[in-house]
Amino acid sequence: QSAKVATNFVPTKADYQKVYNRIAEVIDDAGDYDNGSFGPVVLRLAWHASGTYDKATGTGGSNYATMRFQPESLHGANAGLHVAREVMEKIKQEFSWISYGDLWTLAGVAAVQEMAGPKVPWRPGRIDGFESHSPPDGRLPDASQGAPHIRDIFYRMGFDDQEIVALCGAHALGRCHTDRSGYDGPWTFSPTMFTNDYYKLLFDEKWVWRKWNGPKQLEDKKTKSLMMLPTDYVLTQDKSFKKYAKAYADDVDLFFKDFSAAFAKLLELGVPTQQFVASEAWIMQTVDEQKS
Ligand code: CCH
Repeated sequence: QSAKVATNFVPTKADYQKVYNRIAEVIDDAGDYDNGSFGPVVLRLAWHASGTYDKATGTGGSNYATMRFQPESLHGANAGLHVAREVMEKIKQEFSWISYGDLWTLAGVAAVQEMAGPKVPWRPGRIDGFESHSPPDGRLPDASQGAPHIRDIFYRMGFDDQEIVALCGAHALGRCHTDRSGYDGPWTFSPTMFTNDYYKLLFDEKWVWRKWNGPKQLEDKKTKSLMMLPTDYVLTQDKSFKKYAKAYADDVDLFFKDFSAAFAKLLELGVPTQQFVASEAWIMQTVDEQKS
């Protein structure tokens, strides 16, 4: 009879840094895919894995990485995220000891930091759950809607107006794909660089409804190469949202500070505090910092 091999491996911060470094490598090794980076789509995976949280019932969130299962993996909002999950699977094969929830959220942190964004405090402790932990469909925002919907969705997670506006600044990164959401195009001219350009462009450009057969979206009148979703544009129309969006357009440091805090909070939604390994979140080093 073969005894079960005792594995009392307790990973340290240095072990998680190794995973971080491998994530950074894999994100960059994207060939012809979207500006040569998996960073934006991996960041979106971390957000959609966390943003299903419901404060009232304590369900959803990043704890159990339920997007591995159907039907959540097939929810309309998650279209295209199989790309990010497949990229992550490679890393999971190399570091089998890490939970999917920790891996996906750490990848969100690595994506932000490696694309020149702010440091985001993070700590491990999520555990792999079961299909029975899956949240219902409809918990993530619908881009065609207005301010009341955005508030319904994000207040349910426990965020306020300032945090909502800060989080949406992630749209400085990446793009919309017609074969995923139906929308088309990038928000900024530098979709692999974390900047406050999203807010600057919202106020500095003239935005007009694009004339096309796809879903209702805006384009910049000048170059017609950038886009805004109806929910993005709302940040300039709603009085309370606008105040914060303007502040972030004017002050990149303020945006970085507020994004970091709100994103760190997002990534911990649904994880019972006692599960966390460390009492305070860690700051992982960027690849560049480790070189010097
Ligand atoms: Fe987002 N997002 N997002 N988003 N998002 C899309 C793409 C990205 C909404 C809708 C969409 C956040 C908030 C919102 C990213 C990060 C965040 C797309 C295109 C839609 C639609 C998907 C496609 O076609 O591939 C709506 C609505 C809201 C809020 O109301 C928040 C919060 C975050 C992160 C903190 C990133 C990154 C992308 C780019 C993905 C890629 O593949 O390039």
